[in-house]
Amino acid sequence: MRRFSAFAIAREALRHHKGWEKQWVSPEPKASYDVIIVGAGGHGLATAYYLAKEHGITNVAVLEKGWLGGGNTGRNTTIIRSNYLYDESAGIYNHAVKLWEGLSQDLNYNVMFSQRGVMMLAHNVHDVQVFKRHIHANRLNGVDNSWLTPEEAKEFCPPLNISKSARYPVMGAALQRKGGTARHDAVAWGYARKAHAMGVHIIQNCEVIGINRGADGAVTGVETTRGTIGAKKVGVVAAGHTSVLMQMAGIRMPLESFPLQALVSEPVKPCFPCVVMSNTVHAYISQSDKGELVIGAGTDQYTSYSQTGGLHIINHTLDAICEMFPMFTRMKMLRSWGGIVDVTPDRSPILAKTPVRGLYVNCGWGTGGFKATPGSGHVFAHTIANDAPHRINEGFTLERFRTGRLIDEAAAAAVAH
Ligand code: FAD
Ligand code: PYC
Repeated sequence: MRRFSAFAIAREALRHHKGWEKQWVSPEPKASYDVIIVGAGGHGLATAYYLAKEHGITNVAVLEKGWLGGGNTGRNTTIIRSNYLYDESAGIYNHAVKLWEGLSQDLNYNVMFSQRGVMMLAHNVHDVQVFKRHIHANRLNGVDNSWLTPEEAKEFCPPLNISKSARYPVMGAALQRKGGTARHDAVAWGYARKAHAMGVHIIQNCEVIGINRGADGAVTGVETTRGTIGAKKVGVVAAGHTSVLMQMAGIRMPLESFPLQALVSEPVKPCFPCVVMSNTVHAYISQSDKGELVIGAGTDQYTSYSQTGGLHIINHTLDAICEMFPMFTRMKMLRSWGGIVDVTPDRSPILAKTPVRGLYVNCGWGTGGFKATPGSGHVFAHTIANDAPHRINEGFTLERFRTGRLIDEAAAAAVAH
């Protein structure tokens, strides 16, 4: 009897949730909008939300070829931090951390932001030097980051093996206490619900297959699998598929797309208190609120649109995890998946106007864009509304790949990319 009523409660909750979802996803597109956003991932939905909230632009549609949050937003391992090296990066990722801190209240939706600390392990002298350089640079930029000895690292994360005879001995760690995780799909749903409440249309199963331009070259709208839709401005926020979309407007992008994988274990009681990342062994781990260990691997070494990556990559990751955290050796893995990330030559994003009037692009977040979601949406909305960048995204131009003024954050995501 008890089991049945628990089931009935869950079924009612689901029914309520489904009906409620239908209220904020608009089924039919209008003939035209002021702004069209292509891609209903976290960044696209956040852009639409801030266009409405900060700039009063509500005649907006977000077009999504699949379902909202079904791209990298719903596939990522949710690590949030801002311990990047360069000023431009510290600026945008720390802007995002500040917005994360108030996001659940802002959206009136619990995105489960949890500042449990992100610890990056150093396994050799090079790691030690690089992380210490990051710590100094971060502090100058007002980003919290501190150095831990192996013993202090173990105290912060008791399951960590700091034996000197380990295959990847721990020589210390950089800890950002304000880093942590959030619930990825809640972020997409929270932005979608609030944007919809302000008048934004969110149209799923609507793939953009062409970008239309007038005689003067400016954008006039898009061709979609549901017909032509007019727009004064179009923002492309399509992660791994940006090159394909921008090609429709005749723009060649400095991007390559790679599969990136993650996996989760069976759920267990709370046993892992923080996030641990290891650049050298391409493995990172945290525990979700459901109890699963969330484990991420490096990217494949070849470009591809396959949404599964090479099995040898996750096997290598699991070897490393078991060596660093021997208590997980007998854990069962539940499922693995991949997403397509788009990577720029300097591993920093592009958030900018394009040479086509009325066309804007937000891409190149590679393996690390989830953490930026609120900051990215906020400054991209500013860029579209004002036809000029916000001071925070001024450096993230397309032109930098011609002028050479790069923001070289290679290895910043602490995974292979
Ligand atoms: P997406 O969520 O991918 O949204 C883009 C949307 O565009 C998709 O829904 C797609 O269907 C849609 N689209 C594409 N083409 C079209 C079209 N022609 N018409 C209409 N719609 C279209 N980042 C972190 O910060 N921390 C992490 O721990 C982390 N872990 C990761 C782990 C994995 C396995 C992966 C794959 C990524 C990870 N990332 C992480 C990166 C992060 O997920 C992405 O940078 C971020 O989610 C990008 O968000 P987005 O909104 O730009 O893209
Ligand atoms: O950018 O922190 C990160 C990250 C972790 C896993 C993938 N990306």
